[in-house]
Parts: sequence; structure tokens; C-alpha cells
Amino acid sequence: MVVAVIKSHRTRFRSLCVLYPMFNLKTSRQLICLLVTVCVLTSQSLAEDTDFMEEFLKREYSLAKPYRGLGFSSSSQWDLMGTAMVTPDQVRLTPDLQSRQGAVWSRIPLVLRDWELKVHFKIHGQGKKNLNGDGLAIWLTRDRMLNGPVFGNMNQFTGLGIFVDTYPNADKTHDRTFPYISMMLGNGTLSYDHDRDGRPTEIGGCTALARNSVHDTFLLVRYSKNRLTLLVDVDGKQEWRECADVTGLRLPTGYFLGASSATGDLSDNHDIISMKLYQLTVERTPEEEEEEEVTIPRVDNMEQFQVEVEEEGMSGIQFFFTLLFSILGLGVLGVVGLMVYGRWKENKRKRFY
Ligand SMILES: *[C@@H]1O[C@H](CO)[C@@H](O)[C@H](O)[C@H]1NC(C)=O
Ligand SMILES: [Ca+2]
Repeated sequence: MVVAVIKSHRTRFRSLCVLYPMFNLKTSRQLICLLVTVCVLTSQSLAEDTDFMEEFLKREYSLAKPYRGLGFSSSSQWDLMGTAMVTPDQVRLTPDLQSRQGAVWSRIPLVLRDWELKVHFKIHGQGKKNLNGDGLAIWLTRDRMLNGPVFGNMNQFTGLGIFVDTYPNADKTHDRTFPYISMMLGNGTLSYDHDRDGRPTEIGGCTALARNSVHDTFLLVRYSKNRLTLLVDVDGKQEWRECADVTGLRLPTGYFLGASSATGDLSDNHDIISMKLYQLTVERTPEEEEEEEVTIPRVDNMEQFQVEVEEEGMSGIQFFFTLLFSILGLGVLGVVGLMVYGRWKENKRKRFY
């Protein structure tokens, strides 16, 4: 993230430096000289910052252009699976065709404790809105290279799953706009419920209009000191929007990074352009250093997410309106009843005469 920000500033400064010599004002020549010097100095110091940040990019855990030998060469750090295919511009997990499954998995277990993963992805296809599917998933899990029903990966997985869900399976009431990005922490027994878009196990998420976008679409996962933050950048503003933030989340090290996707009756092209992993340097207190590592992923306070599961009961306001309309309804019935009775009485009276 920081890298991207600095880079854009740098290019802006560079273009300024290029532009200045074009103004040919003699009187302000000195001023221009000064400005150019400032430009050069600033861009140099920024360049140094950038190089410093780049050191934290971990190439062994990253997938980026050019994808030389990816999935084939023995020196490649990634494996391909199913319909996944490498082209010069992307790793296409599935094409825009029905019933496909594809994935790309890192061969090297991630042993860093604090990291940031930036994913550049693209979802696009012919289908009209909500006639496309199913989305893609980003993984950091104990197991790798397995088929299954969760966006092309196994269910009851152990580790982190981030789903860019493009089809509303459960959303009959339209209370949620899709594509919807959500997170789940699997412990080996929890199941992702596809028919309910994973809501029962969701630990955070947000709407992200990332399909058929004219902009580049990114998501960023940051994990540090048991805190997992998910940020998205999908509307071309070059800034991160917070999507989910969970504290007290414990994730063992030694898991595998991956990305997978599946299409069913509905389809889309699901592409990964890059997955870049950065190491974060974090200071820890001696107590934090001694904290034992978990063997099964968990969230300390799981109850905090239970509220999100829909409840069948009536809320206060629903109850109030139900009561109000019942009373009004009874009133109307009463009036109608009286009128009918009046008519009936009159008819009866007429018949007698
Ligand atoms: C996984 O989490 C669920 C829900 O919190 C819990 O009921 C289950 O026992 C956990 N399984 C393991 C293996 O820890
Ligand atoms: Ca779905």
C-alpha cells in the first residue's frame, strides 16, 4: 500500500521536472533552476524510500508478471490446478464458461508472523448483473491443491478464506449488494454454507463493485499481532477502503497461500494479476514475544459475529407496526360490518312492505 502511494508521488514529481524546462522565461530562469533542483532532490529521497519499502516484498511468496515457468518449471514457487492457465497478462483461474474450477497454490509455507498481502484481481464476463458467478477466493490454509465446493477449494478447510462472491445465492431480500467480499476463519470443522453465501461463518465483509470494472481492482489483507484487516480498492480512487477488521484472531504460521475459483451454471473470467506479499516489521513487548502459537486457527471472541446471523423473531418496531395495523384492520372490519348490517336490516324492512 505504502509502496503504491509513494510511487504515484514519485511519477508526479518526475513529470514536473520534465515540464519545467519547457517554460522559456529568462527572468525566472533562476527560479526554475531552483525548482528543478528541489524536484530532483525530492524525487531522489522518495526513490530511496521506495527502495527501502521494496526490500520487504517477499518474492518467494509473491506471484507477479512475468509469470515465467509458473506452474511448470521445477523452480517455480507456484502450482496450477484445474482450468487455471497462465497468459502474458494474468493467471486465469476460470474462463467465462460453465462448470470450471481452477486454482493456483504457493509451494512454500508462509512462516512470517506479520505480513501484508496485496491482490490484484479481475472478474469480468458476458453475463448480465447477477447472471454471473460464482466468484473467487484467496486462501491461507494448512492444506493445498484440493478440489471442492468452496470456490473450487475443499470445505472444512483450516485457515483463512477471503471470498469475492459475485452471485447472491441467499440474497432474496436484496439486503446486500453483490459482489460481496467476506472473510471466514476455518478450524477444520466449520463449514462454508454456499447456499447462504457463507453468512453463518462470516467474520467480516463489505460490498465491492469489482466485476466488469473499468478500474484495476485490488484487495489487501494485513495480519499483525492477532489483528486481521481487509481493505479494498475497486473504484479507481487509489485509496484503500476498510472492509473488515478483526482483533483477537489467531492464525498459525506455515500455511499456504492460494487463489481459487469456480463457475457453475453461471460463469465469469476470474483472473489473478498479482499476489504480492510484504513482510511487516513489528515491535513486540517481551510478553507478546512469549505468546504461544496456536495450532488451530481461532477468534478469541467469536460471539461478536453471532449478531449478524438473521433471526426469525420480531424486532420491537416490527411488533409495533403489526399491532398498529391489526388494530386499524379490526376498526375497518368493524365499520364494514356495521354498514353491511345496516343494509341487511333495511332490505329486510323493505321486504316486509
Ligand atoms: C470450530 O469452531 C466451532 C465454532 O466456534 C466449534 O464448535 C468447534 O468445536 C471448533 N472446532 C475445533 C476443531 O476447534
Ligand atoms: Ca454466492
